[in-house]
Amino acid sequence: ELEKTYLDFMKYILDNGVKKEDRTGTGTISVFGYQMRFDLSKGFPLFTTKRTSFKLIASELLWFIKGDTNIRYLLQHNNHIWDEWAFKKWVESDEYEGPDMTDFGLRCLEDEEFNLLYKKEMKDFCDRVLTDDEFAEKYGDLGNVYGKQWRRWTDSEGNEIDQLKDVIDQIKTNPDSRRLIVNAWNPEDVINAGAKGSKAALPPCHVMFQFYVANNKLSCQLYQRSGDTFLGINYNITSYALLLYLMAKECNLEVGEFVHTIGDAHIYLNHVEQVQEQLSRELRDLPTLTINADKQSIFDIELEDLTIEGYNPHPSIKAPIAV
Ligand code: UFP
Repeated sequence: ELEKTYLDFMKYILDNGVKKEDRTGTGTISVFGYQMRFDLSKGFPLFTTKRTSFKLIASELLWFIKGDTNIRYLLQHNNHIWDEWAFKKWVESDEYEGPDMTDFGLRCLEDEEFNLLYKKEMKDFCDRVLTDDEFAEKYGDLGNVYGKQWRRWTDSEGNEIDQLKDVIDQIKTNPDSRRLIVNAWNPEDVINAGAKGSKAALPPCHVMFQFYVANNKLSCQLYQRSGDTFLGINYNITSYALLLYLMAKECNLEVGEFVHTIGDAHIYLNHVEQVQEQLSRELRDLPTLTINADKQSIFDIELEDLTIEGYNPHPSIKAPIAV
């Protein structure tokens, strides 16, 4: 059962994790080095013990695949996953003249009045990214994040490397290769990531992935350096499962396994109750994913080409995100 693998992992962290401070000041329970294997021929891992939005995951993945790094595309699809990172860049800029938003992530949780102020600033910010081209170009862009690294990695001579397209070509022509890798970790961009004027909004969490072809099946392994187990990792699993389905279709192969290897796997201290609630719920049947068969290329897939059927999850569980 694919979902049980994820629930067992959360339970493992609760039972075996150590208390560890973290960058966001929230505090976590953490383990180092954990691997899950998902045989995707058994189903599509959009989990049922907590409602999860397939549209959010799919529109983010299609955004990466397009090589886009501007949150405007996401906002157009009502996807707010990356807002905080762009907003941070805006409120720390010299042009921002609104109320002080320092440490907005933590302050929102502690101060209701500030939370309202933040919500208004954030809404104005998103509206402006959607409607003002010049503003969007400057403050909607997250810099050298996944889309850039996957599709437009810049080498030392300024040439662009399309890692995703190259790996597709290799899978098709040289499937036994042991070099089928897409790498998002660029040391040059990672230095000072997130600081004012840096090249990337944050260092990639899903650092690199490798493909493997055997018995006419395509498998994929991801190395994720850091995982928010309750809010992030379930998304990451669905996202990479979708990527593998799309890649397999593109390469005319069956789907094999998704192998998920995680470095610092943590549960934030303010998610523990929510995790216990989720663990107490009964598993339901996984939904099915259908991809529009008329679309030949992975690069032409749009959100409306993807259909999820038979998804009947337990209600969502709210939890604060650590920024
Ligand atoms: N995080 C995930 N998955 C992601 C993503 C972020 O779990 O795809 F982008 C979490 C991991 C961590 C935080 O809790 O976001 C990033 O913080 P740090 O850079 O300090 O690891």
